[in-house]
Amino acid sequence: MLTTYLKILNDHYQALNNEGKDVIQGLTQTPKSLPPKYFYDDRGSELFEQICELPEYYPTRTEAWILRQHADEIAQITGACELVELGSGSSTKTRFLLDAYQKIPRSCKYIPVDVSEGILKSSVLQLQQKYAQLSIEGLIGTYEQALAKLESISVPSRMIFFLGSSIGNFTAQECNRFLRQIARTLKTGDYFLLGIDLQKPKDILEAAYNDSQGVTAAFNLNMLSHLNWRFQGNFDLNLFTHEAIYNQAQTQIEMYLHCLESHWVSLETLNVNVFFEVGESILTEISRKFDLVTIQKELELQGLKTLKIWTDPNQWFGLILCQA
Ligand code: AVJ
Repeated sequence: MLTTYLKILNDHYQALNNEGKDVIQGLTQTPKSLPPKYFYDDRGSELFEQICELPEYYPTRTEAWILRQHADEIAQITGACELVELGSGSSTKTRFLLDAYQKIPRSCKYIPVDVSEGILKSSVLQLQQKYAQLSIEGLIGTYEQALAKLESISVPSRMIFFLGSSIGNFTAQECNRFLRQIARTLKTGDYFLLGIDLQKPKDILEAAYNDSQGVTAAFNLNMLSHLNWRFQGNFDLNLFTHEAIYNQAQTQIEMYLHCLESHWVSLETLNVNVFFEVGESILTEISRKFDLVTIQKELELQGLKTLKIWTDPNQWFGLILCQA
């Protein structure tokens, strides 16, 4: 059927939108931090695909297992609708859902949203082969940009889904703001399907983010390469090292790049020079681990009522279907 792409983020728009302001802000504050969305240039998206295959990284396969068990039920409950996926990446797990929606009478439209143009285009191409009757419209841009765009387009029925526990990248405050925007993009009766990683022992969590093959380390360091090409930077990847720790009090994984030697870094197109002290760290990601009761309350607060919750036998991962 139909395949179209909309690149929300064009160069002109980027200039107007102060692209990179968040980078300047993160690097000039103490302690330093960077937004996790900068992981996902094409190389970063590839590395993330490799992470999903790691023996230590349980979330992807656990969520895929839950989706496989319940995709038909989800499609039954919602019926035909516009399927919007935020952070679709390779859309691998999504296939369980698309398989299920293919079995129901009316045809659906799939709208994958991703910041990484390379992975979005290659995955849409592959999906097109397998799901010939599905209409696909890829959106290249951030969640916020895509939701703002979709808010202005009214459809009979819509389900937004956000898998892989990517919601864990948000602080509690950012999470509420994000859920508010989700609720705004849905009409009464529409659906939101959310995948969340659940709290579990520290050793399992830390192993998942410090894998023995060093793929997560490469993924973390790749953010600096991304900033180098995007903003004409001169980060030396040899001067930083990866670490992930589980902060029990905050129930979140924290990923850091620790600086090994004092030095200056410049990002030319952003017009900034940043000094790094030996031993200083950049927080590149938080990955919050949830409990089902709390997240349900947060959803409810934004008018998203839980219809159904599924998990795996270990209760390591949860999938929540909500209705607006
Ligand atoms: C894509 C944000 C869900 O937090 O587990 C994986 C990213 N970082 N390994 C996660 C990630 C390091 C992942 N999310």
